[in-house]
Amino acid sequence: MYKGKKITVVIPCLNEEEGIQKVLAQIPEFVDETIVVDNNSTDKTGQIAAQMGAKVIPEQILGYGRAYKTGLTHAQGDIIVTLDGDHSYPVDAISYLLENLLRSKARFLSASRFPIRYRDAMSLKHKVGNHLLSVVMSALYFRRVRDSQSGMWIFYKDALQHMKLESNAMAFSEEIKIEAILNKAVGFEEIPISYSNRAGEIKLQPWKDGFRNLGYLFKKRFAR
Ligand SMILES: Nc1nc2c(ncn2[C@@H]2O[C@H](COP(=O)(O)OP(=O)(O)OP(=O)(O)O)[C@@H](O)[C@H]2O)c(=O)[nH]1
Ligand SMILES: [Mg+2]
Repeated sequence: MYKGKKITVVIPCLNEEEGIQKVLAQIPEFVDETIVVDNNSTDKTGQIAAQMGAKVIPEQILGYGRAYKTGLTHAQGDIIVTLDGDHSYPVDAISYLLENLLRSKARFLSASRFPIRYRDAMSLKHKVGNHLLSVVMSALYFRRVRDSQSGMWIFYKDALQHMKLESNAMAFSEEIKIEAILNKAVGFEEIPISYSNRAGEIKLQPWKDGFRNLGYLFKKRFAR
């Protein structure tokens, strides 16, 4: 519990045995429930997460969005915090994000990796791709978004009732932000965090996922 609110952390994982240990070891005491969605990992992600006290939800169908959609249906907290299983997002920023959510008018906050604090935390290719996608999203939705691809968010669970979340893929990250922006009952704000190099192998396919996510922004904007 944090200031009377029940807190759930949701982490999608595909073969993150190295990162998930580091993430779970740092989860603060006040977190009531940690859900690891194991996306058919072939390594020890599931066993390690269960041993370390997480609730492991298996999801056979691959996909970052699919993992989140499954994980979110199991979350029981009043407030939900998300992050990757690769130890690239700052676990120790959870209380800072909570304090900001409790004081904010918005019911959905996205943690922005920009401005990048540690230069080697992200390759130039990823920086350029991330900026491009964020510029396009900002232009399409008339709203400045610094980090359209961030995977660390904090929101009240009841915000989910107002959002239509469909993507099974990496575009889920854009979709949840757009849904928060479009819904007056939710509201969206960004807050800077520090980001670091991931542990273990990257699952993102930069070119393929980058172009898909770019296409998704247009599809979502104009296919209404
Ligand atoms: N790509 C992908 N990631 C998944 C899937 N299921 C769960 N994940 C998890 O989603 C998170 C995001 O994937 P990453 O490879 O870290 O992608 P990224 O954060 O954009 O790239 P990095 O900045 O290099 O970490 C990780 O915790 C993955 O383990 C899946 O089917 N595909
Ligand atoms: Mg990552």
